[in-house]
Amino acid sequence: MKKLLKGGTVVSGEGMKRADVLMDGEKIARIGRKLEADGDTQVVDVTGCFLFPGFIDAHTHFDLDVAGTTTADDFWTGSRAALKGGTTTVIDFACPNKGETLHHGLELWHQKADGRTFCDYGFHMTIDDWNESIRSELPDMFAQGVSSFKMYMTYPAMMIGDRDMYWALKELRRLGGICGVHCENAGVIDGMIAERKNGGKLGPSSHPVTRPPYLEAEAVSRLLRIAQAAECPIVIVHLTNHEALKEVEHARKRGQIVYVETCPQYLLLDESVYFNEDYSSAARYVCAPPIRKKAEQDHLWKALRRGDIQTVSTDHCSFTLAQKDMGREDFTKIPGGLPGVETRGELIYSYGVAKRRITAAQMCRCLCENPARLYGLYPRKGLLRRGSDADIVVYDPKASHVIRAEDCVANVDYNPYEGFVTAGSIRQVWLRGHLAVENGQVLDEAPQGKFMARGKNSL
Ligand code: DUC
Ligand code: ZN
Repeated sequence: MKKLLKGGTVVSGEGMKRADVLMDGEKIARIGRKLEADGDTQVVDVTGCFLFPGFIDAHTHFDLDVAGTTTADDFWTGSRAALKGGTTTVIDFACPNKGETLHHGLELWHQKADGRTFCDYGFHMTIDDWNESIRSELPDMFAQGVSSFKMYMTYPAMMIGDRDMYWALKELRRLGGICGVHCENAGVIDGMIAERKNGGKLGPSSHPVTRPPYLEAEAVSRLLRIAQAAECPIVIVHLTNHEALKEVEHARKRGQIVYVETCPQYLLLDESVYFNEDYSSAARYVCAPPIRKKAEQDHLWKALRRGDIQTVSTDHCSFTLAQKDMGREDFTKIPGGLPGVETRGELIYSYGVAKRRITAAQMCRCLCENPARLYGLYPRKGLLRRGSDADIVVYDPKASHVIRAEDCVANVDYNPYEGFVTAGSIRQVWLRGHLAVENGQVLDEAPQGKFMARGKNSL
């Protein structure tokens, strides 16, 4: 049976227009004013609602081993939470250990995700080593639908030095791949951590002190020079501050192609969360890079508005409070990461669009169209158009609710945005033509997500 969403306003990267949307099977069949239903069509009244393309979260870590533990959310729970929050596609980071092949990493991530994922999904591939064997595996990654990669400038288990990063980027440029990079200066951070520990300052407040914004900016600057040498476009993931943005501006002025991602935690929270006297209240916010001073929020919102930041993803990497307790005696043992997939859409609408920091079209670009283009999913995903997948978020701007961990389905016992009031609510989520979520309830009892073999960047 076809479905006709009637009376809504369709949002795209260009703007908004009143239009009905007809879904036929998994695809959008027509979009237009006053579409008529035939006998075989279910009509759904969405009067007064905005219809966004299903959100894409290009930065999740489900079922990942970190710091001697495993993320609280696996593909089952994490993707259910994503779907509830309007995210119909996630791109997670496949992460082979140093010494393992990329093929092993890809197979492992398929084992974790296939048949266990409620929304559609793809993988980026982490490159944490560089040698002839890894180089020779790259073409097959593209053949298997993995067209984007990740490198780390920090974390000993995953980081890759400047020379290897340069060579890897040269090869990716040749193959037409895109790479996201975690930018923080590992060496100086290490030194600062040792100093803090020697001084007996072992609590969570040492986390932001030892990972200052200028050491992120330094790594961004170095990465951009390496990318310049390799003549390779580059993605900076989870950028947090204005000094790092300045480095991006310089690189763009000299002609480099640089894409930037930020995350809700950097737009909406500030570093005061780390200075709570209560260990658990502070430790729950530990993530890297850390949450910054309040003034940075405004820099990031303005950069989104100008189009200098292209995507907002979550870096969803969740741990329970019991897991966060691992660092009671030593802040470096707190597993880093926050939950976010379930709340990103409503938060960006409420604190971005409703507060007039960005427009609905800009939100659509950052959550839908740009990630779809950048990561080779466009035009199947990222826009509502005849022939695209019928992934639709029906957003009711008049509703409102308070974010509470107890209402969330992610496998975590806290929410970083506890008590935040939303402007509007997700009323429905359609995944490839079927109603998957309604009024906060995930209707799919079994996972329906499909692996998305992705093409090349078209942003
Ligand atoms: N940062 C985190 O806080 N967790 C996972 C990976 C990352 O980059
Ligand atoms: Zn991450």
